[in-house]
Amino acid sequence: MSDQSVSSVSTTPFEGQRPGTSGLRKKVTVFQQAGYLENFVQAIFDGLDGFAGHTLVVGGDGRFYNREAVQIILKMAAANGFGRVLVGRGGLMSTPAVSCVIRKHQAFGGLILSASHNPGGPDGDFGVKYNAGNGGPAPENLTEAFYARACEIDAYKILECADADIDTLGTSSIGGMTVEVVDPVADYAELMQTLFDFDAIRKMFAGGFRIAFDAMHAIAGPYATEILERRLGAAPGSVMNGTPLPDFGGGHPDPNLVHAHDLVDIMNGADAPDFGAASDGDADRNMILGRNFFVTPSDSLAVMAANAGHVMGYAGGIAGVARSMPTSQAADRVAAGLGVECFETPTGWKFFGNLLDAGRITLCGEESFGTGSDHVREKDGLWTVLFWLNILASRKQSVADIVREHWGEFGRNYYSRHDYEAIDTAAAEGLMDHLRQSTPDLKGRTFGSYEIDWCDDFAYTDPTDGGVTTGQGIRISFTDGSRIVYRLSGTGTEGATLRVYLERFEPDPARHDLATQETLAEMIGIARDLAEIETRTGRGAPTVIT
Ligand code: VG1
Ligand code: CO
Repeated sequence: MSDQSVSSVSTTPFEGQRPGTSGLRKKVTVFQQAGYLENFVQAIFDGLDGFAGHTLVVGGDGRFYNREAVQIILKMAAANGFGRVLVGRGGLMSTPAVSCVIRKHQAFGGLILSASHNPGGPDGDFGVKYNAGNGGPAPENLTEAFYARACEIDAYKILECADADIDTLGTSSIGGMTVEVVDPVADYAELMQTLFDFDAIRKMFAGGFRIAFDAMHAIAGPYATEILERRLGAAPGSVMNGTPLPDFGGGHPDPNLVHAHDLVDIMNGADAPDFGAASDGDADRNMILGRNFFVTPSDSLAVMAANAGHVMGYAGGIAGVARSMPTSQAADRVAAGLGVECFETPTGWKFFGNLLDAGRITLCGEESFGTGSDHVREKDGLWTVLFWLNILASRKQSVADIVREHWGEFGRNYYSRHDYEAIDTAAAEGLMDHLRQSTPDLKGRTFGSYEIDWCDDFAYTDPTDGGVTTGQGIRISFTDGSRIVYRLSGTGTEGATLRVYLERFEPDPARHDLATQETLAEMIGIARDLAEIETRTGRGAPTVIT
């Protein structure tokens, strides 16, 4: 120990983007620059109050630079006075598991190393996010403090010592700080067992029910293998691509119809299993599929809310539901039917956290393949899969039948998102400005069969603390309840990404089996024209349609 000393390293000021909806994301090569990660981590520590002697949780999704980053963080946590770090074995832990571990062990907070669904590898992306003591993403006052501090920082504190052993379960110490290497899956699996009827699901698998779960070579693999195959008895091999790889096997770990195409082929093929699911880089997202059937994330939230009574841990009823603004309004109808509150929040999980902490909601979700509940303070991919499995074990119907019955009762919200990725940043901002200026005049105007009811730039007042968040995206609402929403992504690392969200409500069950893009075709044309997408961005078509 005697050769361990704290050095305060001078460094150039941090040059980085303002951390977005989900922490700071940059190319790996940016994070590898001398002092870059260190500056950002020091800015986080400087922005926090009163952690001396307390516990920090650290883990990542296993992407390239994960291990190096964990070692740097351990040495910096020791130099800055944390009492203990709980680190997942191998430096691994999924985002929902970090949230679970923070809460269970009453840690001060946690650092998650991930760029979520963005590709990894030496030329891919890396990211850092800080979660607070409630297990949820840092609230805005903290992210602003981190950013402000990062811009002026000129030194960081780090312990000069050998790397810690992060591959053996157990306790060691660096400096005066305890390093406890924990099984990244154990606490999370235990929590799942309290929420879902494992006996009923086990019985369903024993009866021949089949699942295909695509972990996309990312961090969900170890969790899904332990829970689905070992504890619930799904056939060995049910988990595909279950070993986390630093480059996710060269793929894009984003669970949607475009990137999870292997799974989609299996589910649309002959002899498809009963249920298919995938999750993203850090395992907080999910995609739900039935046999030859895609459940949109917006519908998934609505179906989950309507069927919570079938699920062990939620059978007592739900307090309320929240959805992000661009998510379809399908969940609103369910909330109204149940007589519970429904909230529309800005994109990103941090806004749900306050509502969950206040007990105002139990379930929440986003159109971007994310659903979650009050069990942690992050969206949770495998939890969503187990929620669905519990519904299926109870209702003993197919995914498609359950969703079709749901539409029959509540109506169907046809829904799609069109992304224009890596467009010129100035053009993207110009397009949003144009919409901000032109849409107020559109009220009452008719376009083909659609009449505009109202337009706004979404602003949110947090009902728990009164905080106001403005400029969250343009909403165009039509008189029949259909909507077009435009916003710019906060998680991209190249240029800007324009997201156009399209939603059309269809109450008539005779019209519930139409093709989505065709059904939305007229709105898609209106959306392109109103925003002058082609002339402003040079793009005649979106990069990704989900
Ligand atoms: C995207 C999604 C948003 C999600 C965020 C983080 O943000 O649209 O719904 O909360 O990613 O998800 P944006 O700003 O690019 O639209 V994750 O799984 O990347 O932590
Ligand atoms: Co994610």
